[in-house]
Amino acid sequence: MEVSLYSAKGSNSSERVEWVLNFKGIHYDRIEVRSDELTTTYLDINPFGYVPALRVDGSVFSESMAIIEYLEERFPHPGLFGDNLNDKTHIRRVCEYVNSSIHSPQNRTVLRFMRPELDETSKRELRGDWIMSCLAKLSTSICCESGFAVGSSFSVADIFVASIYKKALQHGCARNDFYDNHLLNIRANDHVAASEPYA
Ligand SMILES: N[C@@H](CCC(=O)N[C@@H](CS)C(=O)NCC(=O)O)C(=O)O
Repeated sequence: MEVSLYSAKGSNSSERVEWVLNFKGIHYDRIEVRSDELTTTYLDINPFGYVPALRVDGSVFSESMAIIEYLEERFPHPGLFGDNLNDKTHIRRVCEYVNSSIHSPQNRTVLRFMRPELDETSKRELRGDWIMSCLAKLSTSICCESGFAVGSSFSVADIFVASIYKKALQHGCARNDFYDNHLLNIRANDHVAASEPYA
C-alpha cells in the first residue's frame, strides 16, 4: 500500500490528518505543496485548492474530516472515535465545530476574499481572536469526564481541539489555562505525544 499526504507547512487541517496517520502507525510520504501550486498544478489533485489531500494506491481523497473517517474505517485500530455511539456523536460534534465554525471563517482564502482591506497583522489578530472566542464557548462542554475532550480516551476530537489551539498561539494569542491543561493531559500519554506533528 502506498500512501502520500499532500500537505503544506503551517496547515492546520493537514496537521490533523498527519496526527491520525502517525497515531495509527500508517507509513506515508509527505508531499509539500507550495502556495503557488495550490492555485495551479495542485488543482488536478484537489479542485478546491486546499491541503490536505491523501493518495492511497491511486485513489485521491480530500477534506480532512472525510480523510480521517476513511482512515478510521480502513485502519480501525487504534480507534479514534470512541467506543460507543454517544461518544462517537460527541466527538463528531467537536470536530465539526472546529472544522466548520472555527477554522473555515478564519481561513486565509476566506479572509482574502471577504476582508481584502485588512493588512497581514490585522488578519492575524482577527484570526486569533476568532479562534479563542469560539474555544471559550467550546470549553464548557468538553473535558467533562477526564482530561480528554470526550469520554475517557484520546480521540480525534482531541486532535482537532489541540491543533486549532496551537494555531491561535501561532497567531499571537495569549496562552489559555484550560487549553494548556488539555495539551498537558493528552501529551501525558506517550503514544499521543510521539504521534503529535510539530509538537
Ligand atoms: N475543510 C478543509 C479545509 C482545508 C484548508 O482550509 N486548508 C488550508 C490550510 S489549513 C489551505 O489549503 N489553504 C490554502 C490557502 O489558504 O491558500 C479541510 O478540512 O480539509
